[in-house]
Amino acid sequence: MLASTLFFQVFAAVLVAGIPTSSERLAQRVARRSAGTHQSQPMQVVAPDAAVSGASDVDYTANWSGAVVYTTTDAPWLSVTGQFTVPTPHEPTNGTGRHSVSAWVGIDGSGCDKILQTGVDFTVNGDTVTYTPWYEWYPASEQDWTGFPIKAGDVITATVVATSATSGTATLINESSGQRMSHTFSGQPALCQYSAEWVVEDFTSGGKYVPLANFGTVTFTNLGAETADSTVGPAGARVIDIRQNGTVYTSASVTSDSVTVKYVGP
Ligand SMILES: *[C@@H]1O[C@H](CO)[C@@H](O)[C@H](O)[C@H]1NC(C)=O
Ligand SMILES: *[C@@H]1O[C@H](CO)[C@@H](O)[C@H](O)[C@H]1NC(C)=O
Ligand SMILES: *[C@@H]1O[C@H](CO)[C@@H](O)[C@H](O)[C@H]1NC(C)=O
Ligand SMILES: *[C@@H]1O[C@H](CO)[C@H](O)[C@H](O)[C@@H]1NC(C)=O
Repeated sequence: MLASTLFFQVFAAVLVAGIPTSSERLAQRVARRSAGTHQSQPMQVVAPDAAVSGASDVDYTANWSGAVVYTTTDAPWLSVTGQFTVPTPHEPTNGTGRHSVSAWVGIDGSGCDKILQTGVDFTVNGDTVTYTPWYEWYPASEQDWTGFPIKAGDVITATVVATSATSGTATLINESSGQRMSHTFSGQPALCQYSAEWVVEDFTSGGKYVPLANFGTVTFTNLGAETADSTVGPAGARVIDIRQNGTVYTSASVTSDSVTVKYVGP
């Protein structure tokens, strides 16, 4: 699978060192957050922790849970799609106030410090639940879609297409109404088209992870990642869970045609 030496080296470097966090980037995030937006981030692998018991066939990251599939330079990912039902987020049992989480599909962000992605943020704060649909070509900031009201139970299809390494589209479709939001990117920093993923993310604000909402369960179905020659599902994917300071917050699993992420935190 890791046929490309270049990609293997990048992948290994990420495993060992993580992706560096620049204080400038974090400062930008604070500004964005205060402006009501956020930025999804690359996957941050965390080192094995012998004190943590969990599934032996998953990797832990600080911020992503879900499934990641990898390809090679000769067969770059061209698109990834997935459908999920919007959950109702809850505050965790040991915390009150604003808690958030994001569900999205994307290309890159694991082994490549760019991401083409689209998804929905879920935020709970007391009795108030808000949903924010967005698209992003990391490292540029996230952009929110307006005029696409979301409520719990909506079935959303998220799709990104890389029409080249530097251009593509991000699309969200409301399967209940058929409403469709789409954004076309061009002239972006080049993707590697190396990883494709279905993710539930704890994003950061002000240099800290946002308090993670209890999102119940997010299941991606009707999914696929395409190269020019084939479409694959998550069978054989790298399965990842969020672990922060020794606490495991998610339990991700895959079948041949679905990715399920359950909240298992406090
Ligand atoms: C909730 O529990 C988690 C895991 O034990 C812990 O890391 C976190 O600090 C707790 N939050 C509060 C507000 O106590
Ligand atoms: C999806 O469509 C349903 C039915 O028309 C509507 O109630 C819901 O608000 C829509 N959601 C979005 C995201 O447009
Ligand atoms: C882990 O705990 C330290 C000390 O409380 C805190 O500064 C840090 O943000 C925590 N990391 C995560 C990922 O929650
Ligand atoms: C996920 O992983 C790391 C950050 O710690 C990357 O640099 C991204 O910033 C992302 N998470 C964070 C910490 O923001």
